[in-house]
Amino acid sequence: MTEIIQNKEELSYKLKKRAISEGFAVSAIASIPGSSRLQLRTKALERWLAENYHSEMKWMEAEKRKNIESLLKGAKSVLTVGFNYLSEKQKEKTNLKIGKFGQGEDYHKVINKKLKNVGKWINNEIPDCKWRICVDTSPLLEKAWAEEAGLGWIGKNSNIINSEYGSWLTLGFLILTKDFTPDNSSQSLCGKCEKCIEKCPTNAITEPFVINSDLCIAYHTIENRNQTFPEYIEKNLNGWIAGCDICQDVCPWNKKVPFNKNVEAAPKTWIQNLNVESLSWDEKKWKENLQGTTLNRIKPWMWKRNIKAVLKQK
Ligand code: B12
Ligand code: SF4
Ligand code: SF4
Repeated sequence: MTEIIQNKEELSYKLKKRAISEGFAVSAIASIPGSSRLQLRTKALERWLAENYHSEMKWMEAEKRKNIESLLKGAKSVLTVGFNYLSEKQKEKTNLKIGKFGQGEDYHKVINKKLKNVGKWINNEIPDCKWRICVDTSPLLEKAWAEEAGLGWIGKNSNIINSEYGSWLTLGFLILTKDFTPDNSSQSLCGKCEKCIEKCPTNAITEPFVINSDLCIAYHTIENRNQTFPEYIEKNLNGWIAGCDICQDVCPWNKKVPFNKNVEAAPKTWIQNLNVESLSWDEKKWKENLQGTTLNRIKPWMWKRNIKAVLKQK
């Protein structure tokens, strides 16, 4: 019995180490179904949907999002990882701003590849362990699971914050059918700070931890498929054409984060040099540039809409 437990702890430790050796900044494990906090977070999701804070993102309503076990039969644990996307080469653009998460290699692909290697490693250790990778697009309440595993706490700007890497992390999940030793969940370290709420130009953080997407610049520049923006968004864009980092840039936990020196995080050259001339690019040129980045979610016509909207304010 003791030997089994020791093995489990040792293997859990090795699993997290293996994830770090793949290039993740942080890794942590949660047990499924998790603590009662998951129920609270699921209720928060239901309230968020009832308020229509998901706007046109109807895919957020998928019932599966409320139940991690529906994503993999027999799921017992989840390895959660954070990829540090902060690069020293990310220049602050003064007129055409792009969210840091989108400037390097497509994080979905980067995380997926690394987690696949971790999955293969597990099968060397436990051949009958089944696994499933989730990065952003699966119906999983990712931040609630990252918090449960102890990867970081949910900040008032609603992002996961790690005490060393701040919120400059994209998240990945490896759901497993074997029981691993869980880590302690995270506790909030926001304290009395409310900087993100105060500085959001559109008051999209309607209450601490809760984002109304309809008021959020990140939502409108990435997800809004209409030809024009509502006026309250357009006049507050202040240069943002793809995502928005304001509520993270102001966060004290994001001030001393180490850079990821790996090429995966390095911004694409065309992003660094983006200027108004891009308005004359044809579809082919946009597609060539967008290939391999997560920003290909923003279609060429949307880039033009976003850039024109920013220029209108000048
Ligand atoms: C939909 C979505 C969006 C929407 C809605 C944002 C939102 N906050 O929900 C839009 C398009 C606006 C968006 C924007 C961005 N996104 Co986004 N998005 C998602 C997605 C697909 C779902 C998020 C979700 O479930 N929302 C529903 C609400 C209900 O859930 P929630 O935000 O987790 O809310 C929790 C809190 O409110 C909390 N809560 C409620 N009450 C209370 C009370 C207390 C006391 C506490 C502690 C907590 C708490 O419980 C809720 C449930 O967990 C996830 C990927 C995924 N599959 O999870 C990525 C994800 C959240 N996005 C991500 C990123 C990087 C961004 C941007 C930073 C990109 C950018 N630079 O523009 C911005 C950030 C904007 C912001 N301030 O949130 C990352 C965040 C990484 C991190 N460190 O947290 C994720 C995890 C993708 C990934 N795999 O890396 N996103
Ligand atoms: S991403 Fe920008 S608009 Fe959205 S909540 Fe944060 S500061 Fe506000
Ligand atoms: S700015 Fe302050 S309140 Fe907002 S997430 Fe960071 S520490 Fe929390």
